[in-house]
Amino acid sequence: MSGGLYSMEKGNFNQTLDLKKVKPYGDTMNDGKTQLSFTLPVPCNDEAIEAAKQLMKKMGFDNPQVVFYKELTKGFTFFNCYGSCTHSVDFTNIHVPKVESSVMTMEETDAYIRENIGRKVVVIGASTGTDAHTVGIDAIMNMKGYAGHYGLERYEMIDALNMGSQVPNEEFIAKAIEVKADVLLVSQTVTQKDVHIKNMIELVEMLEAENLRHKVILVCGGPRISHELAKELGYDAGFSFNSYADDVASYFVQEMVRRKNEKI
Ligand code: B12
Repeated sequence: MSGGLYSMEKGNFNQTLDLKKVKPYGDTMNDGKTQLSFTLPVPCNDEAIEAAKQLMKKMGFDNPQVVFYKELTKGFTFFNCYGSCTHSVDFTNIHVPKVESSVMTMEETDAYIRENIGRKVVVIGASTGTDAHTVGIDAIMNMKGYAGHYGLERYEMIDALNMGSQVPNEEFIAKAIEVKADVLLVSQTVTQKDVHIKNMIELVEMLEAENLRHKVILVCGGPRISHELAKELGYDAGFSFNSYADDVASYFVQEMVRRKNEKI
């Protein structure tokens, strides 16, 4: 993305985009218009509305407006608000760590495995610890797939085992040993009080204790997981929303081949 400055003044509207000073867009460039919603633990009255506006000012919004408010329950008020954001960010200076692999289709991945690995790749996945959310890991693994992307169970050259949810780390590791898994996929959705961090670290420590960590490709995913966080916690890669079987399969097969070539 280039950091250009495009000046296109038209009538009274400001259409100047400066990627070094990006702010929200509502009606016209740089108007900063933002919608936000929040709940205050106060009774639903005029003072509550004023409190919401004052808070928005403190958050850096000019011209704060409450456009909707409602008592949620006694002593709690929910707000929908608009305001103009006074802050901006330098978009040209943003660098997000990402999984480095070229995304292949299911057919291309199968062909890549045949050609470069020469046997089926064994993958196990689960929502681990106390996490009961199955939809994310199913999206990646299920035969039927998700949003038009077939899951790993559909791949001819992948043996995929989805263990479901609330799988204790011990059970997950025992299964990985039993099936000689090449790749371990961990899904974590609940992040309240950082429970996912604790659970994810525990898995890494247990794998290390079993002398297994370096033998497998360890991948995690979930709506609040980033590649950066995954690396920090000792995982090889992390995926978040809008990721599909194609993305993760492309990553781990290419990584397997990279590691194989490294050994040669
Ligand atoms: C359905 C749901 C439930 C269902 C789950 C049923 C089931 N069988 O899965 C039930 C009712 C059981 C449930 C329970 C709870 N839930 Co719930 N739930 C949801 C909900 C509505 C949808 C989640 C979902 O299915 N998303 C769709 C999937 C496809 O998206 P995804 O998981 O992000 O997966 C994608 C990516 O993240 C990625 N991905 C995910 N995993 C993996 C793994 C790998 C390896 C890879 C590569 C990629 C990957 O790929 C997927 C496809 O792109 C969300 C709110 C929401 N709208 O998101 C809340 C939500 C996740 N739940 C939440 C909470 C708090 C809970 C409970 C704690 C509530 C309670 N107090 O009891 C319990 C926890 C139970 C437990 N022990 O885990 C919160 C989590 C907040 C947080 N930050 O922690 C949310 C965000 C709701 C909210 N706004 O408060 N929940």
